[in-house]
Amino acid sequence: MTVESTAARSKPRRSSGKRTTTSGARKRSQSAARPELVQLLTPEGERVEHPDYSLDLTPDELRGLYRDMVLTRRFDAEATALQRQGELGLWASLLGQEAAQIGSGRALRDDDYVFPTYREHGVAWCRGVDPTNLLGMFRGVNNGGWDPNSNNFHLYTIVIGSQALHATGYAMGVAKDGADSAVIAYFGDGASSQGDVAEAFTFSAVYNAPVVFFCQNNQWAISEPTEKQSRVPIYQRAAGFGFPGVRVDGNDVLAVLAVTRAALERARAGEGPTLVEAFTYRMGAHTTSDDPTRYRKDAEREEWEAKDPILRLRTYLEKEGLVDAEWLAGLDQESDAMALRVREAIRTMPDPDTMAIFENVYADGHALVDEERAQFAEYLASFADEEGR
Ligand SMILES: Cc1ncc(C[n+]2csc(CCOP(=O)(O)OP(=O)(O)O)c2C)c(N)n1
Ligand SMILES: [Mg+2]
Repeated sequence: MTVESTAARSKPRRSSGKRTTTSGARKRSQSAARPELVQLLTPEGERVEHPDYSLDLTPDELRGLYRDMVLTRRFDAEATALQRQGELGLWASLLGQEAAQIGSGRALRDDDYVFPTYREHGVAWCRGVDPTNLLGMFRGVNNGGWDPNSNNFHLYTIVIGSQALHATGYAMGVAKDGADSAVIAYFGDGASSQGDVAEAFTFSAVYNAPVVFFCQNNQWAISEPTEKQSRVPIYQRAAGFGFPGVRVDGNDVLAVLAVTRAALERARAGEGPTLVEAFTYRMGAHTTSDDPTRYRKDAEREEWEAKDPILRLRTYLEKEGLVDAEWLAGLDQESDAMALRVREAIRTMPDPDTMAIFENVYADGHALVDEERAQFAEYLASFADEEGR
């Protein structure tokens, strides 16, 4: 069963001032190609079947997905609070996108490789990256915070869309090595308009690279709505490049898991790339520097809060008798303990050596970096002179 109406926006976000031929054509093309949304768990917590995607999880696995989402949300809330307290320079919240990230993250095998954006805290969690390591870059004390090869989870990427190319190149390498692992590239609806993403689509298709493009369509690219990114639903773009695209309910962790698994299996089987569009919603601000009340209505957020990814799984688990008050209380305790650990970790995070910024720019050094290092050292030394006077 495909259920479009429950998650897709049914009316345009804002009315346009004047009518043009272009907007008329756009309306027609969008309604002619009404997107289908894969869903296995409705916002009301009802388990539904889909002809192309099945999923059979044990009670432990279901509880595990719930635990992942709850802990990720708690970590994210803690990081937002730490930014407000001046402990972080910036934070990019994943609020609302937990199912998209945990569902896809749990579909991965250990030997698969992940290329994230800056918002993939839930995927990082699934990869076993210690949450406290995610904070360093946002505190400004390091340029990343973890070894990408320890967990096959690349560093966060701020340059929008560039990681789609990195993932494609990496996947082409995996294929040349004859390995059967897959690669996944995360990016947003806004990133889907970037040239890098189009190039990645072209290369991956032509070289049949084992890569999954996982687009979290959270409806906004800072203050730009998705209507400004594409005249067709994002997943349909894949067809023009010659590979399949599928839209999944990004707030349904079960559907995301099933769809991502299938896409990864396709990649492993040598069938090339897939574009997965996880239709979700950024419930918070773009980052802590953003004020979404300036460009979107409360009603829109409220509409999506009713589709909360965590609440719907909880409703299902409770209805099926898979969790009880004791288990939920244990999870609350675990959340509190994690929040405490995160707060302690940030307050004891060492400041870097001022000159360390020049390290590791190039593996073998570079004349320009040497020059800049010398200039900066001289600049710092000028303060010492002033103090000495
Ligand atoms: C190449 C590039 N252009 C612009 C920016 C500034 N920028 C940062 S986030 C962002 C919006 C990205 O939106 P989307 O891809 O939908 O991801 P989301 O933030 O919604 O997860 C932009 C334009 C950037 N970081 N890199
Ligand atoms: Mg977005």
